[in-house]
Formats: sequence, structure tokens, C-alpha cells
Amino acid sequence: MRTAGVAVLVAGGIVAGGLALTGCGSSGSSGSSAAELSVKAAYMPQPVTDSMAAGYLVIENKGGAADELTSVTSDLAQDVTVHETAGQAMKQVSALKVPAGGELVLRSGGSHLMFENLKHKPKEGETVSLRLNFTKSKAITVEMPVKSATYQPTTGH
Ligand SMILES: [Cu+2]
Repeated sequence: MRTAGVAVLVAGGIVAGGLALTGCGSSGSSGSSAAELSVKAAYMPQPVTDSMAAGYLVIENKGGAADELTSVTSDLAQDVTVHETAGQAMKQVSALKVPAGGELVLRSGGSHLMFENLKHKPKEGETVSLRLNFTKSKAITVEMPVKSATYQPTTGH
């Protein structure tokens, strides 16, 4: 397909002589330089108390940039926080990194979501809706199934 572009460039050659066209590298492949997040393997073991529950999931990042999980909200609980486990104790953290081309794994014995001030006690078979907020990416809504109190995922690392 021919356009008038060539003629215009020749005619404007003197004026546009210094124009460098090297800055267009990122326009063709959107996504490769941003985080591309998806959530898998989400579950909540049915809690043993009616005040607090834990949730686990894996956030996969297929993109070329890291992101951070910064906060979580849910219909189930007034407060949802992100915890890390250090030895026997757990502590709240303000953000967890989702590495570029990698994944953030929240699992039993490691980092997890903590639901406090529950509006009701979730039972096996229910689904808990939650929303994950990130530094850069759009929020992701997750439907997290409630499993038995002793459920262990068969997949994972
Ligand atoms: Cu915790």
C-alpha cells in the first residue's frame, strides 16, 4: 500500500533532518513491560473460630515488570490484612512483591491473608468474594472457595 508519506518526508527533509525515530520500541508490544497478573489456587480453610480466618492463593505474573499486592478487601470481614510468617510468629506487612515473570505464593505456613472481625463464620462450600489491590495493576476480584478445615492443596511447590 502506498501513501503520501515518502513525498512529505522528502519535501520536509531540511526541517525534519534532526528527527530521531528511535523512541518507538515500546509501542508494538504492549504487556511485555507491565505486570500481567492472574490469580489461581485460591481457597480458605473453614475457620475454627468465628472471629478470624486465613486465605491462600497464588498470584502469577506473566509480565515483564514486578508489582505489589498492597491491600485486600472482602465482604466477609471488616479487616483483611496481609501476613508473613517468620518462624512461629506472623506479622502484618504493608505489601508483598509479585516478581516479574514469577509468582507470589500465599500458602499454609507462609504468607497468607488474614480475615478479622468476620461478619459471619464461613462454612465449607461457601464462596468468599475478595478484591486484591496492587500498586500498578488494576484490582482483581477473586471468588475464594471455602474448603474443609484440614484441606491441603495437591498442587503447588
Ligand atoms: Cu496471620
